[in-house]
Parts: sequence; structure tokens; C-alpha cells
Amino acid sequence: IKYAFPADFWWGSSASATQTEGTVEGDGKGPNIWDYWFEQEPNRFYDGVGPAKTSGFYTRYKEDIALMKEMGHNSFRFSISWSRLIPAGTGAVNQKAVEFYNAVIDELRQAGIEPFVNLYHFDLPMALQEHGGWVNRDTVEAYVKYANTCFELFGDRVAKWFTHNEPIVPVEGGYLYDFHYPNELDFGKAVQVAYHTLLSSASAIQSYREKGYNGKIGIILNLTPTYPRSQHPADLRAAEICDAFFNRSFLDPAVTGEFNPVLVELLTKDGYLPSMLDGDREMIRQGTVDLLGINYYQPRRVKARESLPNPDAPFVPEHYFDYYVMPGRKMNEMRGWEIYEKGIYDILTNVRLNYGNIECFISENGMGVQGEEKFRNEQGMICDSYRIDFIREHLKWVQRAISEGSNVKGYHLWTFMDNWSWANAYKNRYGFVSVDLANDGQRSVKQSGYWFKQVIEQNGF
Ligand code: BGP
Repeated sequence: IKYAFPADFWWGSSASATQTEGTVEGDGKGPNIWDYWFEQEPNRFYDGVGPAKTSGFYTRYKEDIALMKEMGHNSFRFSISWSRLIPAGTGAVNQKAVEFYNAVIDELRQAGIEPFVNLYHFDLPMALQEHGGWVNRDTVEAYVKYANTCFELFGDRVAKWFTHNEPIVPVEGGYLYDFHYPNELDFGKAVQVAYHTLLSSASAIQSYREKGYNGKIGIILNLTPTYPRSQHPADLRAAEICDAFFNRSFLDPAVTGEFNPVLVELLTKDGYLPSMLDGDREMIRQGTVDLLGINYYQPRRVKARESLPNPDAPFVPEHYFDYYVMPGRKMNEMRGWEIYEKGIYDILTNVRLNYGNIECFISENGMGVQGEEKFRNEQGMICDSYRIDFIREHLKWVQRAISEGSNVKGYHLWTFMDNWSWANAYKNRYGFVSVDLANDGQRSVKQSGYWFKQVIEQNGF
């Protein structure tokens, strides 16, 4: 074994409620912003394929968990759907949802798979969005009640909790670049939403600790290592600002309890500081994470702006910097994302050196591919050697970071089985397991799933 991993390494995959569960008539789930948006604009991104019909984890979880076990996984991250558990966002709890999540947790535990539970994966209940969503501070309070409900219901059997997945993404999608509901392009709202999300996380963490549960709680951040085009001071400054907006905005307060100074300086200068209440600072200082999930897909390549921003366009962070494409780089064509494996090592090294080497794991990494059916062989298996290469090359860098002292506890692929994507419905496939929509969602393990099984068995490769 050339690349060996520590004992008890968390091997598995990640998923989210809206992308996998599906809705069943009479199950009591309330609508969230994705159900609503799809109803309004079914052809915006999805060619009419909405989140109600996904891979159907809600009804097929036993089969799926059995497959995870067969594939040797020892952990699985999924999310609770807030609007399934509390259909109106606040108030009554849906008993069918309690039964469902209890059953999933028990099934995982019986299979020897540790449940990693995320409370929020982009899916705000529509009833709360109607009152302003995350712009409205009441949503923070509603979220903390929801989080407490989850701790009370499942805290005896779940020992790894996460407050949010990729909290910067709803800020970007909903308030800067138009790919999440409510797609209002408004920088001031973006900052307020980010702030309220952060506060909700800190407050839920504090509440979890006060109640004395025997587990860990963290946050999952998508980190995009940011590289300047050159060592010229203007390029360096551009990269510093980009990094402050997209990485350190959440990373700093979540891990250290302090806001990123570069960000504070810019927001102050431009008059965009969020409104805060007395006591918030202390809450954020107290509510730092035990555990950091890191999602890594792509780096950012940054240069200084060469022209002034258009004063009439809505304000965005790119006011301060520009991106450039590094010639000759590998790309994921489907998403236009650069594939840069060493980025995962750079993030882990940054966390080791600058964030107290906090306990962390790779909570998402993966390769979306369109049209994988053409790689199915005669035995019916999708031969995704490109995904095996992708995972292996990233794992080599993770292993190197560990050998240099990074406190990395696991690797989860996005995702276990092909699922519904926020950006393109079912076009882009990421799973170890394929889901044949034309054939009643039939599951079949891809070559990468079997390869990963071997990696787990040997705890390396
Ligand atoms: C991450 C999200 C996941 C998943 C993944 C792939 O940002 O946490 O929910 O969607 O990206 O993205 P996509 O399906 O849009 O290609």
C-alpha cells in the first residue's frame, strides 16, 4: 500500500434531502423554496424534471443503505429536510418525518454506518421565505428551534452534526448571481443573509453544547483555494479579497469566532455592514465548531481588474477582482470547473497552519459527468475510470496532507447515487451508483463504487 490512511478513517459519501428523497403524496412535507421555484419555472434549469421525483431515497432507503454496506462504507452524510420535519418552518412537527429519519438513522447504525447529519442544505421552507427568508432575523430564531427539535429527536443516536452545508452558496445563488430562489440581486441583502446564516449556526452550536449532548457539531464549507495570477501586488490584493469573500467570510468566524479583517474593512468602506444586535458578537465567539467539513471542487484563479466596474450593474464581490483561465488546465466540461487536485492539499495545509489544525474531513469532492450511459458495459456496469482517476488523484494529496500533520479524519464523495441537481436536474451524474430513471430508478454500482470498496478494505491504495 503506497498511500495508507489512518485507522478509523471515515470512508463514505454525502447527499442532501431535496436532491434524493422525493415527495410522496400524503407524507406531510411542506414546500420549500425549490418546490416552489420549480413550480414557477419548470424549464428554467430543469426541462420539467423537478425535485419531487428524485432518486426516491424516501421510499428506497433500506435498499440504498444495504448497498452502502455492501460497498464497505463506514459513514454517510445526509440532510434533514426542514420542511419535511416542520412543514410550516415553525410550529407543528410532522410525525411521518420523525418516523422516516428515525428509520434511516437506525438502518444506518445497524449497517455499521455512522450517520453524519446536516441540518440545512439550501432548502428553506417556503413559509419562511414568504416572510423574507434569511434576510429576516426571525428565520434565525426559527432555525434554532428547528435545530433543537432535531437534537431532541435524534441526538441520542447521532454524534456528528452539521449546521449548514456551503452557506455561501445560497448567498451567491439567491442574492448575487441568480441561481437560487429568491434570485434578488442585492449585495446588501446578500451580506445580511450571510450574517444571519452565520449567527444561526453559532446559536445552534451553543444550544447543542448547553444541552450536554455527547457528540460533535460543525459546519460544512465549500472552500476554493485562491491563486493570484502573479506576485504583483495588485494581483495579490485581488486574490486576498476574493479569498476573504468566498472562503474566510465563513471560515474565520466559524473556526476562530472572529470576522475576517479584510472583509470587515471592505464592507465598512462601502457601507455594507449587516445589522447586528447586542450579544451577537459574543454568540459568534462562543459558537465555534468542533469539526469542519470541507467540500472541494475547484480553485479560483484571480487577477487584478483591468477595467473599472460598470457603476450601473448590481454590486458584486467581483467589483474588486477578476478571474482568469489558466491555459492548459484540466476542466470538468459539464460545469466549467477547473480540476486541480493539489487544491485539496492547499486547503488542508491552510487549515493546519492558520486554523489551529482543527479536526476536519473532506465532506464533498466529486466529478459530475453527463451521458454516462454510454460507458455501460455488457454486464450493465458503468465503467467510470475517469471518476476513479479523479478520486485517486485527490486522495493522494489528502494522504500527503495527513502525512505532514493535517488533522483529516475522512473522505466523502459527492455522492452515493446519482441525484437531482440544483443546477441541471438529472443531467450531471456524480454517484458511485447509477440511478436509471427510465427504469424505475434502478440502482447499479459503477466501477468506481467497486474500486472505492477496495480502497476502504485496504484503507489505502
Ligand atoms: C455542491 C452541493 C451539492 C451538489 C454539488 C454538485 O455545491 O453541496 O448539493 O449539488 O455541489 O453540484 P451540481 O449538482 O450543481 O453539479
